[in-house]
Amino acid sequence: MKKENLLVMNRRQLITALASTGGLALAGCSSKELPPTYGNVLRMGDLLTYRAFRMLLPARSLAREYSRADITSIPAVGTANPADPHEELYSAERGPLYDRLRTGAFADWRIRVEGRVARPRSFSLAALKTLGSRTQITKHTCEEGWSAIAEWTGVPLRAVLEAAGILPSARFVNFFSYDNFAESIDMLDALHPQTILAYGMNGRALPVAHGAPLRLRVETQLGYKSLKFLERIVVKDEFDDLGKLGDLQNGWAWYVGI
Ligand SMILES: Nc1nc2c(c(=O)[nH]1)N[C@H]1C(S)=C(S)[C@@H](COP(=O)(O)O)O[C@H]1N2
Ligand SMILES: [Mo]
Repeated sequence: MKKENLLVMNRRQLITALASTGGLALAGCSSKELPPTYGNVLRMGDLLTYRAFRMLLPARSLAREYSRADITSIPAVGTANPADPHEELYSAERGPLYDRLRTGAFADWRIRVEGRVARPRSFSLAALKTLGSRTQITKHTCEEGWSAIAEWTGVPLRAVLEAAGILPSARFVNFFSYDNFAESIDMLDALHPQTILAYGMNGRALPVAHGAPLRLRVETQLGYKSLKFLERIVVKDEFDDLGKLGDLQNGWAWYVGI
């Protein structure tokens, strides 16, 4: 049987089993296995999905990687240019900043890494490129029902976080972008070897429509977790729903493992 089928079957069975015992199963969960404050903030469905995935998948299981021949065209979805005031998620504050940085070919662009790190600091693209690189050909799966395969090149998020010094209590990583969108992932996904900050796509610099100069790639979750146009990374001890910029207040699940 294909590994994927096995996974779907097991996951369904597990969710059914969890759902049928209802609150009992959840009450029985050791709170150590849940992200702190997670149960207070997220909906029950999210909690079941998160628990099911975390029980079934070893933290390090890799998303499938493809060959160059499998690369497809990939549409630009959501914001295609954060500097365009007509964009739905346009930020009046950060849009003009993005415009200036893009005009300068991103030479003055820096990404700040702060929060629960020993050495908060900013990285230029050149500095990120000295931290090591990874290239992976993966399938992007959008919640709207399409998928596409592309090659991504970037620096492992783990290397960036380690350069800033992750404090031992840190559990989540929040990402902010130049449009009105933010995302967060837990430390397991943050340290995953395929979670990268991508500056290259299909062998070229990342195009603006796909998130230039730097976007997140989270290969273990649906497409919207892969935030484009990164502006700032904040390491946190606690879950933060990111308010109006985040998934929950926009009606999306926070954990969308695939
Ligand atoms: N900053 C930002 N990141 C974003 C989005 C967006 O609108 N703004 N859209 C998300 C969604 S829903 C998808 S499917 C992917 C699309 O990536 P692509 O445009 O490179 O195909 O980006 C995700 N990251
Ligand atoms: Mo999407």
